[in-house]
Amino acid sequence: MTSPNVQFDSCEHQHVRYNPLRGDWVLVSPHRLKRPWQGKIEKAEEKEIERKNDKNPLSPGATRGSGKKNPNYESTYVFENDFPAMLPDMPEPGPSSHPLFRSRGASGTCRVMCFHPYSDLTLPLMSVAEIRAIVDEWIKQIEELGQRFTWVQIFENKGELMGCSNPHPHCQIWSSTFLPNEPFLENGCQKKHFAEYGKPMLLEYAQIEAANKERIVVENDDWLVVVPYWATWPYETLLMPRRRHILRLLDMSDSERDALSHIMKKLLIKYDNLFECSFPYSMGWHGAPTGSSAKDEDYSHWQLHAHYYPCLLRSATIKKFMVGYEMLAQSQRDLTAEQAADKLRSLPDVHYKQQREDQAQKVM
Ligand code: H2U
Ligand code: ZN
Repeated sequence: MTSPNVQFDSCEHQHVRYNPLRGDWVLVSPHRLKRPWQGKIEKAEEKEIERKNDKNPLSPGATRGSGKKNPNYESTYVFENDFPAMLPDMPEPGPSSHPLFRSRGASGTCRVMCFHPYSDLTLPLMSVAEIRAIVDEWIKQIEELGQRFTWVQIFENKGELMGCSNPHPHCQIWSSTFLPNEPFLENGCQKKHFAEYGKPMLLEYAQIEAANKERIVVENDDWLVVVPYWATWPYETLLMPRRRHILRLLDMSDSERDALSHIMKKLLIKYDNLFECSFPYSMGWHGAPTGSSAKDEDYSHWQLHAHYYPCLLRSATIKKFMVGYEMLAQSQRDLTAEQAADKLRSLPDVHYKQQREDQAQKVM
């Protein structure tokens, strides 16, 4: 039922928002922010992580679970995952005997990429040059794996709350001969948009957000980070090129790679400053599919972008669970995307650890 006499206010009234990348909807219930909070609000205990620890299998010089030894690497280091979810050259299952029992072959390869030799250094605490080395390695990996595989998924799963098993800064790269579900959905939605409007969806979206400003978290000449209009996670963000149509990571210019390194650092400092903790999230890159399909198919409806999906809700220890209604019906959020963007945007650009150090220096 609707109340025709009340003016709609997106910060007050529940509504559903459309996610054009996935073609689904999220329920936004901002009035719930007014309910009293009964739970605790705690600071997270910051664990001391040893900078150099050759017992950590991701460290330079360490021996991994497989018995293989890492070299004494000084920048990034990539190795084949010792416990991969996908292996190359797997046999094809036979034909399905019934449409309800279908399967297909799934070949792939999984790699681990260490970001830095130090185990205690997270991305926001690295220099821009160190982040640029990571961006360059991502491009190298996409270039190589994209020759063979339809989809190369670069993703970083950070923090114990996200189920990350190792604090050493790293990401994973899973490549497959098939297009996984999320990029499959995004491919279809972007293709439809391009056919209808003649523009890549996310380029159009970035340009509208850049002019509107309401959902911007950080920006520079080449990149824009917004809490997307359709965000599901409380502080979810979308990182996109703002000017150019860029299909894949390897299509970035040199200056765009630099600008990307800068904006990642800026975003991640804000994330850490939000609850003064090393902010847990899953992030990953999406760009036009690769492999042999890229030679025959026109993928100009794609636009490169990264998703950041952080799990925290209201403090360093209180996370949002996607359970109950979300599992059985539809995603739901309380804080609006605009409120989350405003909160993140207003945070300092200096990392809280740096601020503490600066403060200590002043006292001395
Ligand atoms: P997490 O991002 O989930 O923490 O994963 C680290 C990956 O590193 C994980 O996929 C791999 C695990 O299989 N790994 C190795 O390949 N060798 C090791 O000796 C330890 C961890
Ligand atoms: Zn995407």
